[in-house]
Parts: sequence; structure tokens; C-alpha cells
Amino acid sequence: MSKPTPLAEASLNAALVTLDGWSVRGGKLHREYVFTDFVTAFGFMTSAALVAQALDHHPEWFNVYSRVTVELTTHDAGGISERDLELARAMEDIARRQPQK
Ligand code: H2B
Repeated sequence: MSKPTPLAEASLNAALVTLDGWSVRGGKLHREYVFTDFVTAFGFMTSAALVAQALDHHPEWFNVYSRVTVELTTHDAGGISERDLELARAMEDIARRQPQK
């Protein structure tokens, strides 16, 4: 795989319009998910971990009970790259499939 490059601000902003709930915080893609309970949050993390491994692109995340805080950045690029958008989109699909309140 070729070395990832940081996204230009215009491309990043265009992508953010399509990613509900995501923003840039401290130079990383940021989203906070709140699920119904711990099992649902952990189910989300389990599915997302398998996708992350398949993409060879890994999240920084933090879980407390039903809450999962996600930060995405590409260490190899020194910023937010297309890989972070890909993982964010996959996380949105997985989150949508979790049981809702
Ligand atoms: N995950 C993230 N978030 N950023 C990276 O730059 C990165 C990664 N690099 N997962 C990958 C693994 C790299 O270290 C391996 C060798 O492909």
C-alpha cells in the first residue's frame, strides 16, 4: 500500500458534510457514540475492530459503559487521510446496525 497523505482541508470539509456527528478536534476525526448499554457499545467495538484490522487502520478510542469516543488519525501521514474517512464510514454502518434505544 502506498504511503498515505494528509487530506487537503477542502476535501476533508466536503467529506465531513456526509459524515453525521463527526468533526475535527485536535487535528483528529472525532465522534462520540452513545449506545443503549455496555453490551451494545462493546458489540460495536468488536465489529469495528475486525473492520479496522482488515483495513490495517486502527482507531484511538475510549469506552465508558454505553459511550464510545473515537478519534481517527493516520500516524503514517501525520494527519487525517482517506483511510480515516474509510474507517469512519465503516463505523457509521456498524453503529446503524446496533440495536437502537
Ligand atoms: N492505524 C492508524 N490509525 N494510523 C496508521 O498510520 C496506521 C494504523 N498504520 N495501523 C498502520 C497500522 C501501519 O503501522 C502498519 C505497519 O501498516
